[in-house]
Amino acid sequence: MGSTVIRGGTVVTADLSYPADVKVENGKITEIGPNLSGDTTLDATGCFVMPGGIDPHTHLEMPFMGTYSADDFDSGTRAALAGGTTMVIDFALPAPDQSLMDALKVWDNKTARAHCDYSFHMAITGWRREIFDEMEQVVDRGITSFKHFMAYKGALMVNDDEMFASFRRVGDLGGIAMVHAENGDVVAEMCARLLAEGNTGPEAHAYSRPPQVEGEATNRAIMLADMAGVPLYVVHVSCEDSHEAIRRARALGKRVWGEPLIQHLTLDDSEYANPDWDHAARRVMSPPFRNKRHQDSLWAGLMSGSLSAVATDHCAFTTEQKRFGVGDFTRIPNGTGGLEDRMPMLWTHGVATGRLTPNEFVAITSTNIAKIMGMYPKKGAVMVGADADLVVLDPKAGKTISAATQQSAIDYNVFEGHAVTGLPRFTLTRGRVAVTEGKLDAREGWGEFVARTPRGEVNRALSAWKELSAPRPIQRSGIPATGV
Ligand code: DUC
Ligand code: ZN
Ligand code: ZN
Ligand code: ZN
Repeated sequence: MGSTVIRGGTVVTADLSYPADVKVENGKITEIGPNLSGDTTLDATGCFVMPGGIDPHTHLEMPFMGTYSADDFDSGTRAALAGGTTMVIDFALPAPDQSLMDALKVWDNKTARAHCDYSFHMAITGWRREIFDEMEQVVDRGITSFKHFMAYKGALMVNDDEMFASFRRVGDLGGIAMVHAENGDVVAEMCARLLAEGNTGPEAHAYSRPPQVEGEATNRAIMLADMAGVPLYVVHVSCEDSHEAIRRARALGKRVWGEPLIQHLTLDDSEYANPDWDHAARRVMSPPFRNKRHQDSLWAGLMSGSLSAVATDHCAFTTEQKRFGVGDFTRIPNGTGGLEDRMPMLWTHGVATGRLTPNEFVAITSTNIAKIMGMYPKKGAVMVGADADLVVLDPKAGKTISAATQQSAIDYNVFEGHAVTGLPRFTLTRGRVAVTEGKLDAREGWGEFVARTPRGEVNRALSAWKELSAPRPIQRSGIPATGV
């Protein structure tokens, strides 16, 4: 591959905007400055040259609720690139009794067709000696974030004793703990009650998991992480109750990050009142969409910095799959798509409305994520030496989102009919031009696994800092935590 120069644009990073050309060779950024030349030129006049988006939360080809999510690493990463996202972090999910390393093999095998780079988080869905031991191997493979489901009782959920033991282990390994924060016991109880009372439709899904369910679990996870001394990343923060807990923890000096989804920022709970069963069921996800008060809270969090990243939780199911839940809302596969739409939807509703600056947009779609997840500045940076994962975003280019033109394999789009601006004129994945003016030229198998490094941070409240300030060495062996 010869050299490529992105010419005439404005480079936008998480902290700076300035006019410059960007030169790319062998997949890396090699020069940034005025009047560069190369073998190929991409015209970025009127555009912003930004780090490609990183979606830290996807579920591609995931076995879930009796089926598999419909987008795999082929259609999912095509959708990513089409929308200006150049990397995804997916969740490796061990089956019951499966070892973590075996689960990783399964996930490795799913990625053969990936069109852009990817990494994994590891889900901890049970607790036993083998898992404790294997977590070190997982970290050594460059997977430094461990997800815990506080919901999905009887399937993925871990109890507090298991979660606390795992948190301690993650902390000792220098990794970060992640949580899906919903009180699974309460959700199970509310689902049973709603069904018994004859509430079987998709609108009951939202009633089964009100904001308090999420707020309680977020508070609990933060306190457990604090006691375990592990940094905590809270996925899909959908409401003020959860955001408030994160805000407070951060003000106390705790390393806690919150991730709202583009869906929760832009779609509200009135979707479930739609009389069309399919319409409502297609929007069933956990946590569910909330009302405007909660949406305002999420936007405020992004504007003030108390929330750190915007993701999708891309977990797409076809209408046919959603219909597994006709007559019983608890059987509707939970999940929505968004990989192709996250960047333009956030640009449109965030930057074009004046809520966010372009620099803040870069921070929450890419740079903050690369930093938190231990892969900065290889990813998330427009910097000499960084991977040439870039989006040349045209703020004037617009379209109307439609399932008819999307890359996703499903038959609808929850953002159908939304007008968006801020589309990629070009998307580059490690220097390869994968999108030109809306035309996708992705290459199967181009995507590579990105190994991440442990950050080694401790999580200590400021009040406890003095006594506990000695940096903890990463412990690679020792007595298993309680609960093994
Ligand atoms: N929520 C969803 O809606 N789908 C996948 C998993 C999750 O937590
Ligand atoms: Zn979740
Ligand atoms: Zn998820
Ligand atoms: Zn819109």
